[in-house]
Amino acid sequence: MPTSRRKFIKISALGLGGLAATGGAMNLMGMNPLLDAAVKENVARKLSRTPTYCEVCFWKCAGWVYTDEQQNITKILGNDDDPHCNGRLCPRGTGGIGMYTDEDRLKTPLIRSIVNGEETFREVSWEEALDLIASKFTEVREKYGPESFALLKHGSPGKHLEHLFKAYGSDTIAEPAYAQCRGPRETGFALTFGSWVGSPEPTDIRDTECLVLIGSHIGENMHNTQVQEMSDAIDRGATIITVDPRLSTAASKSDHWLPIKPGTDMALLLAWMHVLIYEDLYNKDYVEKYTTGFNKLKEHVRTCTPEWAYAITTIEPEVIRKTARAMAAAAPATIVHPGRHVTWYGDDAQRARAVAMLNGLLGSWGNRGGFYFKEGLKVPKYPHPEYPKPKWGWEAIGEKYPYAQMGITQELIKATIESEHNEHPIKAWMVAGTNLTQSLPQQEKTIEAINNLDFLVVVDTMPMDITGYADVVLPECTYLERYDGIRSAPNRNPSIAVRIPAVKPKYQSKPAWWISKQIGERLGLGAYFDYDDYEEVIEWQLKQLGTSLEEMKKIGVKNFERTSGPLYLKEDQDHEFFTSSGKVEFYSKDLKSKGFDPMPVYTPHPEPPEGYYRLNYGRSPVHTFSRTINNPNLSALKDENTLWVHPKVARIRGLQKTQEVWLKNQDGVVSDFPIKVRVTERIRWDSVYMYHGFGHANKKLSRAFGKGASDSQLITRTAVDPLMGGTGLRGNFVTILTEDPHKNSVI
Ligand SMILES: Nc1nc2c(c(=O)[nH]1)N[C@H]1C(S)=C(S)[C@@H](COP(=O)(O)OP(=O)(O)OC[C@H]3O[C@@H](n4cnc5c(=O)[nH]c(N)nc54)[C@H](O)[C@@H]3O)O[C@H]1N2
Ligand SMILES: Nc1nc2c(c(=O)[nH]1)N[C@H]1C(S)=C(S)[C@@H](COP(=O)(O)OP(=O)(O)OC[C@H]3O[C@@H](n4cnc5c(=O)[nH]c(N)nc54)[C@H](O)[C@@H]3O)O[C@H]1N2
Ligand code: SF4
Ligand SMILES: [Mo]
Repeated sequence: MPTSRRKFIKISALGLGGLAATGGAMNLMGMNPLLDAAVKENVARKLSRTPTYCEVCFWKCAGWVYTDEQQNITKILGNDDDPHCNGRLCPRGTGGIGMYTDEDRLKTPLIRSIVNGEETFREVSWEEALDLIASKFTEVREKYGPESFALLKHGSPGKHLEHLFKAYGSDTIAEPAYAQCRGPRETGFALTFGSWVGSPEPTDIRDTECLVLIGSHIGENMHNTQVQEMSDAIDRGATIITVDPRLSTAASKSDHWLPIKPGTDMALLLAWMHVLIYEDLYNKDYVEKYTTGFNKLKEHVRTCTPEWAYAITTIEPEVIRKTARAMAAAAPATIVHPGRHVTWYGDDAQRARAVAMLNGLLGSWGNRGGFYFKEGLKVPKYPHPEYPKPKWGWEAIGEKYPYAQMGITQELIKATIESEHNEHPIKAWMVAGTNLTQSLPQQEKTIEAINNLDFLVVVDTMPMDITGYADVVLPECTYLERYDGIRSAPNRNPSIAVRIPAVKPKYQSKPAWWISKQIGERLGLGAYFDYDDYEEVIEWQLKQLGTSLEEMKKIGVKNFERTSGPLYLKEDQDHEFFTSSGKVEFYSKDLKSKGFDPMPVYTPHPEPPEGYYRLNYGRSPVHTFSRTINNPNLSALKDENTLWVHPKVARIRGLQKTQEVWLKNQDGVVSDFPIKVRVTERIRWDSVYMYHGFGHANKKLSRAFGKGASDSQLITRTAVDPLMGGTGLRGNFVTILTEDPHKNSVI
């Protein structure tokens, strides 16, 4: 193991130690001495603890919320028994307290009103807000049918509101976590292995000997146990190969960094398959036993030599060969990681399929150190009457995309804009837990759709950008102040976790389950909400699962034995994959029959025009999207983003480090706010890079307003995936302005 990699981890741990001193990041990557100190301190201060699972991102780590005798939350620590976190939260999870303490939170329901001739929000009672919302639900049902009321959602509140919408008769539902996130990879893997990857990913990083990351920036993408397992894998000496146009944290810890020309990964994947097949390095037993279409694949990649790929990707042929051999040497304990945010260039489901096929050649699906067979526990549904059957919904709206398995946000937007002459007209939205104007590309389209609505209600905890467009705003209490559904996510072993309120809701905020019930009852749907408190629902479900609320309050997480069989394939085991052929499909007859390429093909993507750079973006390790930028604890760790610029570009453009610049994209859209330059060799000269989530335009966010630039604002062009409707976001180009373009205007 080269000592320099070992050192790198130490440096990064030190960096985080520094953060811990400021009170934010406590215990990432093995900083357990701090934990011990914390526990001792708790005993001394007579803290009590309540179980929760984190809502700062969707890894859903289970933790303990500590409160003192005055009902102040003092800290949140990971639950030792939780397979999602192994007792350690990431800096964002620890900083989750800031979601509760943020004084900018939404405090009362608000209704858009005209006061003195000006539109403004009026603080109203829950009664008034809920009555108005219920009357709009009724109006839409009578005028257009319930299907015309759409739900756009993300996270826990969405689950409760989904129940309301289905009871009301609408499944016109979508979320940005599908068509702007992992949708394409689920299609690509389902077509190849017959199974979604799902969340958490069943990547056996713990036991891997070779981890290949295509873009996927684990370490900045802080999905907890993946980071922990990857850190251990590095310590164990596993080979890490990272393909990224930027020297990401992961790339800097890798044995091989392949600084690929953006948008050309497909060529590399095909060339890797070429080397594995033509150097006879693929896993012959696995291929013979479990796969179909190998000969067709062999012919398909015959001309995809490393020399061919070099001209496209700028990765040297020898590097392509060497890395393919390293993957083969470790196989089947090799993971070519499926990635997560994979909506890049429009051919994303096919790229995900190429990743899946590479794993198929290596035999890693179903083998130790590759992908394990996950198992989850089904939480029984609390009894309620059957849902009515909608006449149309997300499926009909997205029917152009035969492989869409969830609602496509952009298609719902289209159906809203074209509602006048559309057989699926959308007239009203409820938006819950998603900041649509920052999470969807083509802001202008989102706003056009909103302007076309009869009614928009937003359920949020914070006065985020999207709330500014609402007719009614409902303040939800934070995850620390409420019950939510039981967390049951598939893992090596099934487990469940509960979220119990640690403190009373602040201000007049209320949980989404209560909001759903209140609206439902006003619509005569009380039978769907046959409980006074959500506690009753959980209690009933826990009983079915052989435990109780009382027990779960004490333990927070319960682990169960597997019942579906072993984690991995046994030697010589027959196994039927859930594809049409029952095999891992290198060649897809299904794709062919629907008019698509049966095997992935390289197609070039648009290049930046003269004087423009490709807009690249990713995650800040201490923030989640736009939701945490105003969080007092996390904004103290990072309060603005910077623009990564290669020194050559800085020289040509005369840019100095920390200089403020504005960005203009290929369609003439200019960033509202300036962003400071960071000159670094870690980015290719043809691209610039920034963290997503910054550049908030709502003045009510006292810490986030005007800090940094928003990538979303500059993503006006999308490349749509023809298989499942995902919107590729990485085909946008920017030029750098050094003069304030807004000098003479007021924002
Ligand atoms: N430009 C660009 N767009 C992207 C991405 C990108 O990297 N760049 N990433 C994409 C990906 S991978 C994803 S998954 C999506 C994520 O998309 P979103 O989930 O929409 O992202 P956030 O910006 O975090 O918006 C969350 C909203 O929920 C609110 N919220 C937080 N907690 C609660 C709660 O408990 N209750 C309620 N009611 N509201 C709450 C927050 O205040 C915020 O307004 O974005 C996608 N869009
Ligand atoms: N801290 C933190 N962690 C998070 C989140 C968060 O908000 N904050 N969000 C979570 C969510 S919902 C998601 S979906 C994941 C997303 O995290 P990932 O799935 O890891 O996201 P990617 O888009 O693959 O990763 C971005 C990387 O892709 C590189 N890249 C850009 N263009 C190309 C290209 O053409 N080829 C290649 N090979 N690489 C390229 C960028 O330089 C960057 O390093 O993160 C999760 N984890
Ligand atoms: S990874 Fe971090 S932010 Fe995400 S759920 Fe876990 S602790 Fe919370
Ligand atoms: Mo995502």
